[in-house]
Amino acid sequence: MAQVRRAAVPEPEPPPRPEVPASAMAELAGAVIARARAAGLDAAGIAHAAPFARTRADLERRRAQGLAAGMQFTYRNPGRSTDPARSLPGAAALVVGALGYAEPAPPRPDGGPAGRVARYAWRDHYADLRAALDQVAGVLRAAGWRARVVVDDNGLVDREAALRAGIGRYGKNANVLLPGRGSWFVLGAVVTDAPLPPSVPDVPDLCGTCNRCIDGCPTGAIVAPGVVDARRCLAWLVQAPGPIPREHRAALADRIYGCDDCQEVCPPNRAGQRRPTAPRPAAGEGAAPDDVWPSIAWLLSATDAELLDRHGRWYIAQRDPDHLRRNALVALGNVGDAADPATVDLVRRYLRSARPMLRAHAVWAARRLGLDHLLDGVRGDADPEIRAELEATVERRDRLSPERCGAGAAGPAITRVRRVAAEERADSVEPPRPA
Ligand code: B12
Ligand code: SF4
Ligand code: SF4
Repeated sequence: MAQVRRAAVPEPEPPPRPEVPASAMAELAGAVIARARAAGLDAAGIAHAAPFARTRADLERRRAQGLAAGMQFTYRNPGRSTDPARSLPGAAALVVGALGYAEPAPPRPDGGPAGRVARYAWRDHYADLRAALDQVAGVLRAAGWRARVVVDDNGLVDREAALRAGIGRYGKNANVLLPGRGSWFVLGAVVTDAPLPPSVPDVPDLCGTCNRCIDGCPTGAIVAPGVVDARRCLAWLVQAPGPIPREHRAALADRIYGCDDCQEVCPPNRAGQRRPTAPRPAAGEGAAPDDVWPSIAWLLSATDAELLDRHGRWYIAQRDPDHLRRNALVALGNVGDAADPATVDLVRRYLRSARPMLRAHAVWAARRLGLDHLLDGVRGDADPEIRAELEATVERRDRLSPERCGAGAAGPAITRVRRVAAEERADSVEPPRPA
């Protein structure tokens, strides 16, 4: 594993501050941080608003290397997403906040096969974070300054802002870890023209010799410490438009949205999980089982409107619910029961879908489940996607030894699926490591 040093790009000096008494700004900074904490943020800090030159270089280099897999977000316009002044002209400081989302999972429901959703998406934590930062913005505006809240916005690289504000430090899984508390935190900021005195980042390296996230990633997507290759990252593949690359479908296991593996294995997170920070809005109410373990049968039977109504706050490529159905078909192939008539019915129904992407994923699910007899109707299908699916090698689950079989209850099954995926990709070509 190559060690990656941060790009040798000098960070610019903070912009000159307008003439404002330092004591007034120190007092305002204190009030702002106090409001952030009172509003429920788990950590808050202040960063100066000079452009993030190193991150701009990282974005441009990774995009050029293909590691961004065509993602837009902050990659669309690196000059914009690394310059706070593009969000608020005259920006002088960022008040950066972190909101924890660690909470226990509800029990996995009995019944038909269920998918799995990553923790950050169990509730709308971004809405809570935004609401807390709105309060912070209110303090700044009341003092006569301008303030704009940016949360998970393409206009600002949130992790780097958190780093600069002294909230945490990058882990090798690329997430920002808070000292002693791990990475189960969403991040956001208030950009302001108030020249608040910046916090002094002094968070030490939190990983040391640990490599668990790199070793634990089911697809080997962490190609160097702190560097994720989105072409292999399951969190991106479930969001990306179009078909899911065949070579990563087994590793996807029962995931419908997001991937937590590189955080689940992280020692500071394990400690953090023992001290839940969420739930916040509905104190006392655990996350709803349907938001954590959505029924695969439901996902494959619901209408577009129902899917968007329940999961519309997720990032769904082109707002097209067929991408959720695509994910559900892969999950069905990985954890469905070939002997269950409801599973057979779903596969049969999707083999007749008018949409080639869904037919193709249904072909894969059928072959993975050993339901090849269902394929007779598509053998003459002229669509190139379907032809390619029929010709590809797919390892049937019932031909895997129990050791290598992905069916059954979630936890250990996922580990087994992961091992299978690791074996399956053993032959695959390693992408070039970033310099
Ligand atoms: C695009 C994106 C993704 C993409 C790409 C992720 C990626 N690593 O870039 C995909 C869809 C894969 C994704 C997945 C996830 N994401 Co996301 N994502 C974003 C988004 C929109 C932009 C991120 C970005 O600009 N990346 C650009 C690259 C250049 O930055 P980076 O990967 O952080 O790289 C830094 C390190 O490499 C570091 N670095 C450089 N050299 C070295 C060397 C060493 C040794 C180290 C340790 C570090 C290091 O510097 C780089 C920055 O300059 C932000 C929101 C935002 N507006 O910022 C959320 C965000 C980063 N995502 C977030 C979350 C929660 C996730 C997931 C955990 C969700 C999930 N469970 O599925 C996963 C985690 C995957 C992972 N291991 O990174 C949170 C992260 C919170 C945190 N505590 O860090 C953010 C900040 C959203 C938010 N507002 O809270 N995400
Ligand atoms: S989110 Fe999943 S696939 Fe992506 S780097 Fe982490 S463990 Fe790997
Ligand atoms: S698993 Fe280990 S190496 Fe990875 S982020 Fe956590 S502490 Fe760092």
